[in-house]
Amino acid sequence: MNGLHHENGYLGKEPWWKDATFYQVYPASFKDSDGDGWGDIPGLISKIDYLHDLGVDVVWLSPVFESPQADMGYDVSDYQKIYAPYGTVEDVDALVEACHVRGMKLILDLVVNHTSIEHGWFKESRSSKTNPKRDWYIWKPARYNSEGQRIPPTNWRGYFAGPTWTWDEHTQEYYLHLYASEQPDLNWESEACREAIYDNTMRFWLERGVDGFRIDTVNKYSKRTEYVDASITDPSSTCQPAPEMWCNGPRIHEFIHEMRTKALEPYGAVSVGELSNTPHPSQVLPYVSSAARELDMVFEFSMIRLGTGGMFGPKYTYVPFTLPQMKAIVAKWQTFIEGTDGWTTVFCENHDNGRAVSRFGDCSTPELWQASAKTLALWQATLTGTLFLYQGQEIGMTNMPATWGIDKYKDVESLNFYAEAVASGDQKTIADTMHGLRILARDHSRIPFQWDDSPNAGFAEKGVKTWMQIHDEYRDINAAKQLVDQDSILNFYKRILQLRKKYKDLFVFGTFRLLQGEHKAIFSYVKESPHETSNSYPQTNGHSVNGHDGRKRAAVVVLNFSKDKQECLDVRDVFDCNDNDTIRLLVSTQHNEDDEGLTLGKNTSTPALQPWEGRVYVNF
Ligand code: TEU
Repeated sequence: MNGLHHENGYLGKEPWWKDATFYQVYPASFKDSDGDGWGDIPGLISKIDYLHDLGVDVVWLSPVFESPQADMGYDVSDYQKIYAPYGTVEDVDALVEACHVRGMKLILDLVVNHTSIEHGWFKESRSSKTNPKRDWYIWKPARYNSEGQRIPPTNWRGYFAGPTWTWDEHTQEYYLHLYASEQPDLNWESEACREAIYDNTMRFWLERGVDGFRIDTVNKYSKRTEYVDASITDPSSTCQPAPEMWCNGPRIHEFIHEMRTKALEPYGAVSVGELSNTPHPSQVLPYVSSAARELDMVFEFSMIRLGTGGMFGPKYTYVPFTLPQMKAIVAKWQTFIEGTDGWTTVFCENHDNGRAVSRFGDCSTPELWQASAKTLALWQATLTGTLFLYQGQEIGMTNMPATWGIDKYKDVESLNFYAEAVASGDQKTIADTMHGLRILARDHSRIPFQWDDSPNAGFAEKGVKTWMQIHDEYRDINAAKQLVDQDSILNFYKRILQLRKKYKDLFVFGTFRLLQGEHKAIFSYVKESPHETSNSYPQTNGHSVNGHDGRKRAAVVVLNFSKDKQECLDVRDVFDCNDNDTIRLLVSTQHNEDDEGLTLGKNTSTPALQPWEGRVYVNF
């Protein structure tokens, strides 16, 4: 068991999902079991033991519902059917069972800001202005400019480039879509629509035993109702970024509270919502305050957006960043819950971003790749909040090769931004966009999982044409190779996920204090238990718990985010040790388990950090 079965909670009252390790599966690219080059649910079931052995508690499955796949299933045409290449509703039942028998849980991706244009609700809504479901979507009349040409109701730019409005010839009105024109926004102002969402999507799957949801674009259900132009921040375009018009709108907290009380709480469902364009802790807290009864957790995106040129037009114009900038963001989102009843999440990858080791680590040599992937792992595993991993992160999967051209990119967002650059006719814009895509594109995390060194990397049978190309390096980077290598990234993940659980008061629940904020190469911080020292840690490995006169248990985490050897700060000094206090090395990215437990005795200086080495020292 992986620690889910402590209903009383670690502190006697903490909910199970706080110290659970979540793992996101992108189903099209996880495991193909039927030879169509597209992953499926039976394929995922065949790998559940792999996830269980890794230390995963909860599988988050990205959308598998019926969909024309305009946006890889984030355009649902029937919430109660499964897209045939993924399998059937019964396969989901079998997946729930496969998780539950292992003490694991399953959450699905809930996409209810919008549907597909192929959804029956939208077909009805667009059938006539008087259809009872007309107001389940957001329809507005055209405007006309001074030349008498028809223009959209507002000047808003959507996420995937272009306007947020599409003209409907049949009923002579525009409908709103924040994403692709195939993804019309539902109108949460309609109570009948909200009730249909709760019943048709959430209750349906919770009744079948699913344990909760990752909730897509959760802060966009309430739009400002004036529907006016956004101010012009990009004079070169007719469309302007306008998140203030449709994000965190006036009724958002009412809607989310209602959704929770009517559809989630009755089932004890866990919820983690995606909270974009919300960079201030004071805005985030109301969503995650337990007293407010809205969401259990959210994903805040400041860290994962590092390097992007903004959310809209210049997103793929890469902007380099420094380690101090990154540390400040992490510190902000680690500490914002301290002294509150809110909670936070920890993640550095998902299906909407480039691979962490390519963006934040160093892939210039195999040694640096391995060292940096482990240090990123140690960083994530020692942060406070609920930890989310993304498929392939645990084996250090990297971005698609830089030699691959735009023809290998499949994502609607990548292709639209690239087309927009081409339409500009400016060679520099095209080159800059391609450069940005090579680092940041959503495609990088979506290529097939590298299971082994057989043709198609064990993702699909030999000879099958896979929906995205297999990475050129699959023979070097794959799960099978790492399973049998004691020093692999995968085995390091297994080890530290266990340590994270064992010392959860430090790593999951601890307070966070950044050290050396301005240091350009070292990321160091103190994690401190919220409790006074007690003898509650088991005495293991011959290391006794040493009382330290009522001092709180603490860990000092030192991570070298560079390819150069770095002097380490004096760890004994950080702990404010007495002469006879023992400081112990709990883990280093460069040691096997057997080497752990080295102590830093009195008058011992802390050894320098090797390139991309990470270590954790503890005072017990
Ligand atoms: O993404 C929501 C979103 O707004 C962004 O965070 C996302 O990263 C996107 O790249 C915007 O540029 C969610 C899903 O995670 C994403 O895959 C979907 O495309 C989107 O919703 C629409 O459903």
